This record gives sequence, structure tokens and C-alpha cells, in this order.
Amino acid sequence: MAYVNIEVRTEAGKVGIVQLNRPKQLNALNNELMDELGAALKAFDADAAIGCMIVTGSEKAFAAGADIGAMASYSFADVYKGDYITRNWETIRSIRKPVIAAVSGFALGGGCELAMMCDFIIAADNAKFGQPEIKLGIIPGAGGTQRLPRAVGKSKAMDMALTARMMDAAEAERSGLVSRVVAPDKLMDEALAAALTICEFSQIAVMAAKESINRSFESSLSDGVMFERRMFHATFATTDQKEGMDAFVNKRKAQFRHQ
Ligand code: DAK
Repeated sequence: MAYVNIEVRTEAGKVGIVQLNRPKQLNALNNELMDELGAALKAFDADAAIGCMIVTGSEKAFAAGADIGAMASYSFADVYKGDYITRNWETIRSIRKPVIAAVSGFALGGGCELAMMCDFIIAADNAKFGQPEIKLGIIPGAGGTQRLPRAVGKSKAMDMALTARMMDAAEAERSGLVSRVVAPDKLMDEALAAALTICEFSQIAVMAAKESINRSFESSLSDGVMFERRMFHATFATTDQKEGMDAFVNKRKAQFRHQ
């Protein structure tokens, strides 16, 4: 697929990087961009050499939301039938390897929702998160009302969605929305270092940990703990478990083969 709205590259042959690339529109997200993003992430997910992915934007904007110009004339029938804004937004949820959001500048509306669909968010100290859809006469539509309260709690989520207040990086870190905050010029270094760390580990264990944590949002505590237990048991069927524990016992660095 030839990409127009994103740039795609790999680092160290192991990390797949997708950079949103509509700078004049502050990376406003349209169907074409979301199609390309989904295709690029799926291709990395299917590539055995890739252990982790990073989604990022520009210094000014991760993404300022769905493309308002494109959406402005949609009817209820257009959006409800799903041919327009709904059709390709959830592809990222089917990605099984980790996806890190490296966020600088604005992450608003669908941009904030996209960042929250990633597995964790590393933010530059100039990042601003918000769900300002209320100003447009709509509500968040790509998971904002569901993922934001899970991340920052009801009070802050209500505050953001009802008043359109933006949250800066420091507040986002305090509130648990982002895992780390760094200077803007260190953002990609930090995200890449985290991605390379993940790539060193057993891909099977990494995928199982991701799947288990995501399960916690979908299940009761008992069901989630049982799911985790079975996944834990399953890791003992891998050669990576033998390698990891043997390496520890023999005081050497583990060489995981993702088997
Ligand atoms: N869409 C289209 N263009 C946008 C845009 C957007 N969301 N955000 C910014 N731009 C464009 C501006 O129109 C402007 O274009 P020109 O006038 O230069 O042609 C250019 O980017 C620069 O923007 P500004 O001149 O406004 O720059 P400022 O620094 O003054 O302000 C800002 C930056 C980010 C505060 C401001 O641009 C802004 O408020 N933007 C809109 C933010 C917003 O309301 N976002 C939420 C959109 S609604 C769903 C999936 C997704 C969604 C819903 C459903 N399903 C799967 C069902 C998502 C909905 C949304 O995201």
C-alpha cells in the first residue's frame, strides 16, 4: 500500500514506526489516514521481525481529532451505517503486539481516543489532551467516554468531556493517562528505548501480558484472574520460559527466540 497520510519506517529492524502526516491539518484524522494507519499496523503485526510499534505525530500535534471539514455534512444515516467515520477506527484494537503512542502537542477528540487505544502513552511536556467534541454539538465517538474515565476517573473525565478543558502533560501523568513525560526533543528517543526494551523480551510473554491486561477491562476480577492464570500456565509451554529462567539461574543474559 502506498501511504499518503502517514510515514512508515522501522528502527533497528525491530520497531515499526507510524508517523501521522497531515501537518497542515494538525494531523486531523480522516478515513484515508485511518485506513493507512490500520494497514501499516497490521503489516507490522504480521512481520515476525517487529516486536513493538510506535504511533506518533508532529511536535505541534499528535492529532487534533477527526477531520471536522470531512464530517461536517454527514447525516445520521451516513455515520450510523458505518461507511463513513466508523468503518476503520477500531483496527488498532486487533493488533496483538504492543503499540506505544508518542504524543507531542495536541491530542484532541479522536486524537486523544487514538492515543488511548494504544497500549501506553509517552508524552512530551507540551502535550495537551482533550475531548472537546461538546463544542461541536457532538460527543466523543471513538471510545472517549469509556477509556478516559477508566484512565483518569469519572470526575476528570466528566470535566474534560463536559467543559472541553484540556489536560496538560503534567496533569495527564498525575492522573494516570500517560506513563511518562519527557522533553519534546527526547520524545522519540524515550519511546524508542521503551520499544527496544520490549523487543528484547519473549514476544509470546509480551503478547500474553498485553492480552491479560486488556482482559481486565472486559471482565470481573475473578474471570480476569482466571484468564491471567491460564495465560501464566501457558507460558510454561514455551522455550522462552526455559531460556529466561535458565539465564537467570546461570547469571547470563537471556536470548529469547519467541517460541
Ligand atoms: N479537523 C480539521 N481541521 C483541523 C482540525 C480538525 N479536527 N483541527 C485543526 N484543523 C486545521 C485548522 O482548520 C487549520 O486549518 P487552516 O485554517 O490553516 O486551513 C489548521 O488545522 C491549524 O489549526 P488552527 O489554526 O486552529 O491552529 P491553532 O493552533 O490556533 O489551534 C487547535 C489548534 C487544535 C486548538 C484547534 O485547531 C482546534 O480546536 N481544533 C479542533 C479540535 C477538535 O474539536 N477536535 C475534535 C474533533 S471531533 C468516531 C471516530 C472519531 C471521532 C468520532 C467518532 N467513530 C469511530 C464513530 C472523533 C471526533 C472528533 O475528533
